[in-house]
Order: sequence, then C-alpha cells, then structure tokens
Amino acid sequence: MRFPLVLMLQALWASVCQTMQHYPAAWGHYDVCKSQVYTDDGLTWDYMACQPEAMDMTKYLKVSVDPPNITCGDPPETYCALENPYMCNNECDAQNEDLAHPPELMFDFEGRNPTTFWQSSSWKKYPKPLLVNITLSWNKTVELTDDIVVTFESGRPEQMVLEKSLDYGKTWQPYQFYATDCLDAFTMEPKTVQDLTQHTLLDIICTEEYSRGYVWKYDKTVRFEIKDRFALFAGPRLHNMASLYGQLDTTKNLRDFFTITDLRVRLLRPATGATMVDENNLSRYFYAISDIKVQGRCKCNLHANSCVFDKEKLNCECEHNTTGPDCGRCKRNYQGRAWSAGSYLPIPKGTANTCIPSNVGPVIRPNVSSLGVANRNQARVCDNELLRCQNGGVCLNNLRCQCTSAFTGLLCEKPRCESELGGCGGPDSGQTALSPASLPTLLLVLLLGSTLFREVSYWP
Ligand SMILES: *[C@@H]1O[C@H](CO)[C@@H](O)[C@H](O)[C@H]1NC(C)=O
Ligand SMILES: *[C@@H]1O[C@H](CO)[C@@H](O)[C@H](O)[C@H]1NC(C)=O
Ligand SMILES: *[C@@H]1O[C@H](CO)[C@@H](O)[C@H](O)[C@H]1NC(C)=O
Ligand SMILES: *[C@@H]1O[C@H](CO)[C@@H](O)[C@H](O)[C@H]1NC(C)=O
Ligand SMILES: *[C@@H]1O[C@H](CO)[C@@H](O)[C@H](O)[C@H]1NC(C)=O
Ligand SMILES: *[C@@H]1O[C@H](CO)[C@@H](O)[C@H](O)[C@H]1NC(C)=O
Ligand SMILES: [Ca+2]
Repeated sequence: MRFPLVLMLQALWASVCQTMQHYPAAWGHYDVCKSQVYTDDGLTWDYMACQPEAMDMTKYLKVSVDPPNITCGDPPETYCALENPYMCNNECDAQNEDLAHPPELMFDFEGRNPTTFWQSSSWKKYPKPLLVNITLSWNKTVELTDDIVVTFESGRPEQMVLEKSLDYGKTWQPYQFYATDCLDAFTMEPKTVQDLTQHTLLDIICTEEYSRGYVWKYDKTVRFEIKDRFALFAGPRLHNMASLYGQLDTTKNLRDFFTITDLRVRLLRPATGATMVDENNLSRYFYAISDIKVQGRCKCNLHANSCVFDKEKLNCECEHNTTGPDCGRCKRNYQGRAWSAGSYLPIPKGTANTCIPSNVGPVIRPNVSSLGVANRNQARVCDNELLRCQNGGVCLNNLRCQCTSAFTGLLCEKPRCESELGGCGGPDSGQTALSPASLPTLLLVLLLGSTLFREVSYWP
C-alpha cells in the first residue's frame, strides 16, 4: 500500500512544480526577483527580471488645483442644476464640513450615497473661460496598467485635455483631447481609440466619445483608454501579454508612453447642456468631479518586486545590487559593468541584468584585521535578513556561515549525512533540500495526495 502512495506523491510533486513554473508565464507577472536553486556547487541564487504589483495609485499622490481659490465655498455659493435652472439646492460652503467640496473628495472611497465630490466655483465671469487645472503628482515614475477614469457629477466638460509629465512636472505633453466638437475646439479630426493601430498607437487624438450632450446623466465618465491600447499588441482580453511585454522591451517610446510622474486634467469649458449659455443664470455651469481612478505600478526598471510608501513618497525596494528611487543605477562597489534595466525577455523569466562587483582599477582595501568587517569589495554570502544561515548556523562577517556540526552547505542548509557515512538515513533525507518556502507546497501535495489516495482506494 505504501509504495504506490509514495509514487503518487512524487508524481503530484512533479506536477505541482510544473504548475508553479508555468504560472508566471501565463500571468506575465514577473513577481519574483530571485530564487534559490540547487546546483552541484550547492545552494545558489537565480536572478530574474521583476516588477511590483499594480495598485491603486491614488493613495500615494499629491493633488493641487489651479487657480488655488477656484474650489467652491469661499464665499459660500448656491448652484442650480444644469438641466433645471429652478432646482437650486446645491450649496457649497468651505467653512461647513457637510457642504464643503475639497479636492480630497476626488480620491476618497466611493460606494457611499450620496457621492462625495470636488466642485469648482461657478462660471460667474462668463464669457471669460472657466479654466481649472487639476494636477496629480507622485514624485515617482509610475507605469500605468489600467484606464484612467474621471467621473463627473455635473455633466462632462465640453472641452478638456488630459496631460502627462515624465519629468516631475517640468514639461507636459498632451495624452488626449476631449471635446463635443474636436474641430471647433482643437482643430483636430475627431477619432476614437478604435481608430488606432499598432503603428499609430502613440498618436495623440481628440475624441468626442466622452462629451456627448444631454445623455450625461447616465454617462458620467471620461476615460483614457490604456487597456484598448495594450490590446493592440496583447490581443482582445489581453490574453497575449507576452507579446506586449516583448514590444515594451524593445521600444522605449512605447514604454515611455505609459510612464508618468504627474498627470494633469485641464478643464477648459464646463458642460452647458444646450447650444446657448444662459447668461442670466450662470450658477448652472461649474465642474464637479467625484472620482479619479489611476492604476499603475512603480517603475523599478525590472529590478524590484516591491515598492513602499515611506516619508510621503513611493520608493522601489531595489534588488540585483541596484539602488536609487527607480533602481536606476548600480550600488557602490557593484559597478563592474554599466547599469542596465532588466529585460522582459526571454519570456517568462526575463533577464535580471544584475550589477556586478567592481574589480577593475586599484582597489583600496580597508585597513582591518582579517577578523574585522567584511571587505566591501567581496560578495556577501550571508546576512541576518535575506541570506540567513540556517539550522543554527552563525553568519561570520557576511563572508561565511559557521555551521553546527550536523549541517553543511553555504547557508548550513544541508545535513552532513551526504558527506559523513551512516548519516541521516531514512526516506526523508531527499526532502531536506526543500527551502522553507516550499513547505506549504509540500503540505498541499500531502493533502492532495491523501484525497486522491482515498479515491484511488475505492477503485476495484
Ligand atoms: C494649466 O496648465 C497649463 C500647462 O499644462 C498652463 O499653461 C496653464 O496656464 C494652467 N492653467 C491654470 C489655470 O493654471
Ligand atoms: C482668486 O484669487 C484671485 C487673486 O487673489 C482674485 O483675483 C480672484 O477674484 C479670486 N477668485 C475667487 C473666485 O475668489
Ligand atoms: C437661477 O434661476 C432660478 C430660477 O429662476 C433662480 O431661483 C435663481 O436664483 C437663479 N440664480 C441666479 C444666480 O440668478
Ligand atoms: C521628491 O522626492 C525627493 C526624494 O527622492 C525629495 O528630495 C523631494 O523633496 C521630493 N519632492 C517633493 C515635491 O515632494
Ligand atoms: C550582489 O552581487 C553579488 C555578487 O555578484 C551577489 O552574490 C549577490 O547575490 C548580489 N545580491 C543581490 C541582491 O542581487
Ligand atoms: C594601515 O596599516 C599599516 C600597517 O599595518 C599602518 O602603518 C597604517 O597606519 C594603517 N592605516 C590606518 C588608516 O589604519
Ligand atoms: Ca468621491
């Protein structure tokens, strides 16, 4: 009875291993920067291209609204509904928390009723244009992974521009123009994202899709379509991300297109709902935004799989001996070759392009005794965080693990039974090579195994 069970477990183990290897390829996530592998020389690291998970980027931005006093409520104002000038029950008072509409309300948790929103003062100075800039800054390069969605509560604007910056707000480029009449507003032919092809993906278009007049009550959103653009390479439903990643890898312009440090919504003309602006009642015209969605990931040049918000700022947690906010350079003493970004290719693990120790030129060795601090130019073998000595071993000067007598190996991970005769024995000895991380997997295999075994034993 026991023998088939062992065989079965082995088969399961193999298939679980295969599955786990397979998943990153299917997902194209690049979520691991390194993994421990066994070679003839013992335990070593295998380095891979890696990137942080995509997340809700609105939690980490700074927002500014220009001109600064354009937010409503100072002095208090009463607004009428766009579609009904006799319905004037929208009050804004910056001093009253219940009636104030500050910019933060564009980023709070939605799903409450009534919705919360930022609101501008009304178009009192008509026909002078009512111009507002809403600027979102991350002070960090970010790669967009999903559509930007702006939700308007007072009718979508008749003219607006979405702009981006890649240099922390020094220079700005348009992302997309929006208007009820593109020719009239921007002298551009109206287009939609469906008109774009692989060759024109980087074209900046003006669209009338999100500015249509009276149906506004049911359609409040204005989008910048990231996913439709991805789909030009990755196919509908983005099933072929590998193709997109391959393309991103080889085309800097394409990569930069989806990369930002800041976004700006330029509101140029509010919804008027009709051909004529009612000059006698300008309290009907204003901007109100309840939500802005921005999904993305920190750009870490494929050298980090985690990005942390610390001291009001996002920072990549760089691996591969790189450093800097975007892992954009090699660490000191690891400048043995020029820095380069990791690569998505070959699919699925990519290439880490790690920085290597500097060993060219004269090396100034610190004047320390042989038992002093580790030589800075030497590679770290162990430390007390990631490269822990195992099984009671102690890390000596980051240079080697001093193992207890029963264990050996770079990190004391191997029982001494392999070298000493009559060692550990027993059928378990093969499993000692498992790293702690694979223990849950082993448990899973055992669980799966026992379930299967029960079923198998019912067979005649
Ligand atoms: C909005 O930003 C643009 C540059 O992107 C600038 O030219 C314009 O003056 C700004 N408008 C306001 C109202 O701040
Ligand atoms: C905003 O401030 C400017 C300059 O301080 C002033 O001219 C303008 O009237 C103010 N606008 C509002 C709506 O308070
Ligand atoms: C706008 O029109 C409504 C209805 O005529 C009126 O109640 C309201 O006071 C008007 N608002 C202004 C600012 O004239
Ligand atoms: C942006 O981040 C850098 C650190 O990377 C910091 O020195 C600088 O003050 C930040 N700028 C702003 C506007 O927060
Ligand atoms: C840094 O470089 C050394 C030498 O190549 C290597 O042993 C070490 O694993 C690297 N560390 C990381 C985190 O990549
Ligand atoms: C380095 O060692 C030499 C000889 O051992 C000694 O003369 C010198 O003072 C030391 N320098 C420093 C900075 O400790
Ligand atoms: Ca809101």
